[in-house]
Amino acid sequence: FSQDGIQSVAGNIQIEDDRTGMSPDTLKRAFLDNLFYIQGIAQEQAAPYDYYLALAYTVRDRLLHRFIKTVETYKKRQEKLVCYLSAEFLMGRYLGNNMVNLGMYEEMRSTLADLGLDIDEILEQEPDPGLGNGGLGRLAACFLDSLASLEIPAIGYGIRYEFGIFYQVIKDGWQVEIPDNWLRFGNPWELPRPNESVEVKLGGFTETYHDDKGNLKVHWVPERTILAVPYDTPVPGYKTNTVNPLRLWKAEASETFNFEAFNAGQYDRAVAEKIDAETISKVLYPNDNTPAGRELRLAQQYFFVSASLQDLIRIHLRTHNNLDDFHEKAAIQLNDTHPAVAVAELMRLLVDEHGLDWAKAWNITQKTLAYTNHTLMPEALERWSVSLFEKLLPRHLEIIGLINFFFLEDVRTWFPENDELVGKLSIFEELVHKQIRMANLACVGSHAINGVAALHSDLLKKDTLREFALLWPDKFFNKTNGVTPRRWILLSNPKLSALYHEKIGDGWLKDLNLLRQLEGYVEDSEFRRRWRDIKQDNKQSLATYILKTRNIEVDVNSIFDVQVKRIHEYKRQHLAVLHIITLYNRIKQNPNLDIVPRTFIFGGKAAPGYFMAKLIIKLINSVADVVNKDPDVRGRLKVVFLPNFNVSLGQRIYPAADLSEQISTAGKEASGTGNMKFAMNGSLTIGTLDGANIEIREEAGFENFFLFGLTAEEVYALKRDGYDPMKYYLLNRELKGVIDRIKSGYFSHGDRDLFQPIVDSLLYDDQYLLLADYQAYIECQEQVSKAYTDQESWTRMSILNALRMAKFSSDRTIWEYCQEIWNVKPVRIELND
Ligand code: HBZ
Repeated sequence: FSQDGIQSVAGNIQIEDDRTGMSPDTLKRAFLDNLFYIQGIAQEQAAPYDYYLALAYTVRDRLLHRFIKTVETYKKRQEKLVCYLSAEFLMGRYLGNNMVNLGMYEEMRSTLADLGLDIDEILEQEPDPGLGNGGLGRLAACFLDSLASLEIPAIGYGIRYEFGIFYQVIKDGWQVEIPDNWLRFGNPWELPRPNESVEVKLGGFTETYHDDKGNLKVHWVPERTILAVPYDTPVPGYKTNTVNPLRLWKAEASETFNFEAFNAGQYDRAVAEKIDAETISKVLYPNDNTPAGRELRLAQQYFFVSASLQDLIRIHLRTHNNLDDFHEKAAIQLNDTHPAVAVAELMRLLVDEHGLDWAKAWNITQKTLAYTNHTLMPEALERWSVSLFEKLLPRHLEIIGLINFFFLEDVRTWFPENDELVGKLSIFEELVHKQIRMANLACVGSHAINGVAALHSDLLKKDTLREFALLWPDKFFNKTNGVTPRRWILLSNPKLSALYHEKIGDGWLKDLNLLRQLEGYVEDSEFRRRWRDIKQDNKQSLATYILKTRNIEVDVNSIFDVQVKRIHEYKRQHLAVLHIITLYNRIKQNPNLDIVPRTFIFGGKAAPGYFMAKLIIKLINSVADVVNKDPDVRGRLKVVFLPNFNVSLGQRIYPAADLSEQISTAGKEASGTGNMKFAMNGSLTIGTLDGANIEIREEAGFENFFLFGLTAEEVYALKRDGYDPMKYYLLNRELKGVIDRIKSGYFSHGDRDLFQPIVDSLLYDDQYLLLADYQAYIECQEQVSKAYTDQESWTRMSILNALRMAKFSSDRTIWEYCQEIWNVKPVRIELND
């Protein structure tokens, strides 16, 4: 058999290999074979999950020869490799995406239909791998798709959490968290590689010694050693032969250590150590934009960073005699500061374990590493206490001390007698207890630092990382985020994709700019009618889902006004609630009021320890209960909270939205990526000048975007001059009516205490300026309603939004990283050489 699995028999009869062939007959045979021989079940007895696994293995087989060939090619070609280090990869379901990228989705759909099976039902069987919190983890997943689609040699490194982000249920309006045991029924997509395990040390102390040349060296004597076992998930590119690995590490007890105790008769100790070791990769911390500050979290970070760097060095030394040109063969990207301990770990490996001198090691480290920042909020920046570091990573504390010493020595020569500057640049923060600022460590140890949207990168330089930008202006970059059109258009919105396909083929999936060719159709009324029909169909499917899961009937002719994202005060879900109550009050005052019907749809998880975020969920559900039931409203308003927002639910929601709510306080949302997914699916945005909204508005055209609110500069000035939310409350009758309605207990069965924390925070603090932006938001929403009544014009705006989103393909983002930060180029994978 050749690599593409076709055997030529007697000249021209060709037989396909059942593991690689793509013809309908082969696919059908392979699927039934897998059902029988892997699931061990007859078709009559098979459950939907059996079908899922049989199909998953059929698809996996077709990935594997590409995967093996890809890895082999990288080894042979020795080109520079991108290593994306991320504590989170929010991949979403694999099966549908893998079929799309392998170009076998439609064949498989009809093959299954021949067998009387519905592909959608089978796809629903797959648990959603939720190894991330939100934007940051999903960005990593989109990047892997783009890297493979652009044929870039790359590997994603992270943690194989046994429990991903919790499953959210709503009980009595409150969020309840259920553990996400996603591996319970096994995972057909991962390949364990136990023989490539590496050991990771923790705790203990350091000692010095002289090597055979008489040099003073440091030796780390750990308290314990943990085994990191890699599990590889193949990540295919869209219609390329490239299949890159996502390598996630599982923590296990290191056997040698274990057996010692066991042999000494301490069976219980051996077992306890095993449990202890496995705790490290047990669970994803469910915080977004607030550091956990827990010992186990630091252990997780170090665990995957050390394992990944050791792995890379081992790969390098398989084909090189030394590590002198390591930085020419690997570009390591730090996804936020979670893997920032890599700065110290790479130094430790190079100096302590591989005997390089400090200066050479530092040069390699800086040239290899680059850092992406995802937040401006000072309270969200990671800091670790020095005492915790000392306990867990004593050698790294020494190394960071040295890095800081040499760095500040330079700073003092460049800027003599500027203690204030030194204090701000220092990796250590000398407060009551000394802390390590991970962002400073990442900046010092990297050759490139980037923000994730133009405004964010700008504010990083002006504010959060100001001193570093003054020191090293050339290290700073902007890399506006993007999302993959394969998952977020083709897979999520098959009807829209079919329309594109009919008009221009499928080149747009590799070059989203091609959609611009369709702009002429905005003036074609038949095209607009089809566009509206597609949106309407998608709304109908979501309405059916809402009825099934929430038992709420919604009007598909109403505006689907959607806010889905993590719940956070800065994202201001409660500003949308103030709008809902405003409309409700208007109806109560005038029950015959003529308003454009709306369905408000919310989704998102709150960090389990974030009281205000959980109370906002309760408020949304409480308002929903009252509004949805009130006969005066007569169906003109509906409020729906969809539980457990995740990647799969996102795929249902974005295509069905009319209006995308992107209403964060200006200067707080680094980029946002949901905003891009909505717009690509033809939603219009109501938003502030924050994050990537600014660029989305520029691309879509100012006239096709509903803008409101203070700018980042105005926010800053208002706060500087003393912001008094009470003034807005007292001066705005309608706003006062809304807040008083909440205060009165109207939404809480007369309980005036329940929502008091929200009311108080708005009236006496309001750090996110909801009251300052309230009036502008309400007026902007009136514009939206008015615009929606002119369906022809709304459709034109919707079309132009969708067609003009090429900038927000993660292919564009990744290409920029490749050119400007990583200095890597594509490597074509040939299956037949
Ligand atoms: O990263 C998000 C930003 O809030 C969003 O604006 C941006 O678009 C996105 C991608 O760049 N940040 C996060 O999602 N952050 C986290 O999830 C997070 C998780 C653990 C932490 C801190 C932050 O300890």
